Amino acid sequence: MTSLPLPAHHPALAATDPELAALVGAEERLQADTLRLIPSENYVSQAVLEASGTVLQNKYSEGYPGRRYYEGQRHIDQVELLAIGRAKALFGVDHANVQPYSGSPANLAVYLAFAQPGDTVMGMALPMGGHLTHGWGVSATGTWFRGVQYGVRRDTGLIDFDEVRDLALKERPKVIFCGGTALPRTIDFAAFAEIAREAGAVLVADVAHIAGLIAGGAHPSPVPHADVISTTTHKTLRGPRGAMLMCREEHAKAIDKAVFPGLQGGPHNQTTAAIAVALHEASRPSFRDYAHAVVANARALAEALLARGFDLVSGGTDNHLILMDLTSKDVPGKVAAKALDRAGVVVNYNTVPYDPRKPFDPSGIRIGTPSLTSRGLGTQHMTAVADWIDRGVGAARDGDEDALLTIRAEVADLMAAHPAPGIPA
Ligand code: DSN
Repeated sequence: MTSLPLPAHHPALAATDPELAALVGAEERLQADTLRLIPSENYVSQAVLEASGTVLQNKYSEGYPGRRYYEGQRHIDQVELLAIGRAKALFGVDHANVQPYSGSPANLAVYLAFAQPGDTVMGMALPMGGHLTHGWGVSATGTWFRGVQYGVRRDTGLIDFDEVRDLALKERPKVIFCGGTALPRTIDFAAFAEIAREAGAVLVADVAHIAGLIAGGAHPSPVPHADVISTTTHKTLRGPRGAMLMCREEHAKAIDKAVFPGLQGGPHNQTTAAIAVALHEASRPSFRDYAHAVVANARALAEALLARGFDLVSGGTDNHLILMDLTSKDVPGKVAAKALDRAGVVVNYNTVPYDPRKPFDPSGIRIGTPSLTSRGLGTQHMTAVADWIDRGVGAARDGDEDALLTIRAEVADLMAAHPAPGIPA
C-alpha cells in the first residue's frame, strides 16, 4: 500500500481504492507543481473533466445517431449530434465523425477508406517530424502499405515542396499525409493540395497538434484544401483524449464506414460528451485569445532560447512547438530531458532532422507552450522559462543535482501562483 496522501475531492475513489486514489492525487500534484512543456499535452477544463466522468460510459451505441444497433439512445444520439454540429461549425466542414478512439485509429480509418493493403501511401518521415501512422516502417501503416516518406531540407529545416512533388509524381501514392508531431512551422495546405491533385492522391491534413490554433484563428485552416482532416482532441484543442475525422460531403460515407464498422465497435460516449464540451469552449472568443497567446508565448520563448545560444530546428517557430538540437550544448536530448524533469520542467527527448543519434537516445528535446498558456502564463514569463531550460541543460552537462533542485523550487513558486485548470489547489 502506498503512503501517498488521499485526494479529498475523490471521496468514493479514496474509500474504494485508496491505493489508486493516492496515485491520482500524486499525479494531480505533479501536474500542478511542474512546468509542463510537452507540446502535445495540455490541461482540460473542469467542465471537460466532469463530462469525461459521466454515466454516458455505461452505454453501448454502435452505429451513428438515428442508426444504432442498441436501443435506449435518445440522449446519447443528442450528445453525439451536439459534438458533430459543434465540430462542423467550428472548423467549417461538411462532415465530422467524432468516434475515433484516438489519433492513430483515426488515421488507420483513413487508410481503410481510401487504400488497399499494399498500396503506396506517403507522409513525412517520423525522424523528420512526421507521425508513426503516416506510413513509417514500424507502424502497421508502413507494413500493410508501402510507405514513401518526405522530410525537411538539411539547411533550412523546412519542407521542400519540389522534393514532395517529385516524390508524389514518381510514386503516385493513394494517400498523402501532411502534418506531424515535431513541426515548428506553418503548414502550407494549399501547396500540399496542389501536389495531391497532380498526383491523384487523397490529401489528409493531420492537424492533431495545431487543431486548437486553427480553431482559434492562430494557424491557417486546411479547409478547403484537404480532402480529409484528422485530429486528436486533447492537444491544443484542450479536449479529452479522443479524435475526429472531418471531410467534405463526398467522403462522408467512406469515412463513417471505415470508423464503424470498419475499425471500431461502440463509441466512447463519455469522451464524445467531453469533446462536445471542448468544442463549445473552443468556439468562445476567449479561446481565440488562448490560441494566439500560445503562439505569442512560443515565439517569445524561441527568441529567449536563441539569445542563450540554443540551436532551434528551422531557426524558431510559427506555432506552439519548438524543436531544440542540443548537439552544440554537448548534452544528449535524453540526458537533458531527464535532468529537466528532476528540475520540474517536463519535456520530451526527440530526434532532430538528420539526427546522427538513435531515436531512443536522440540529439534534441521538444517543447511547447499549450499547457503553460492554459495556466495563464504570458510572454513576460518566457525569459524565466528559457532561463530554467538553459540552467537545467547546463546542470545536466555538469551533473549538478543541486542546481536542478534550485530550479525545481523556483518553478514550483511560479506554478503555485498560476493554478492549473481542473486541479484543486
Ligand atoms: N504522441 C503524440 C505527440 O506527442 O506528438 C503524437 O501522437
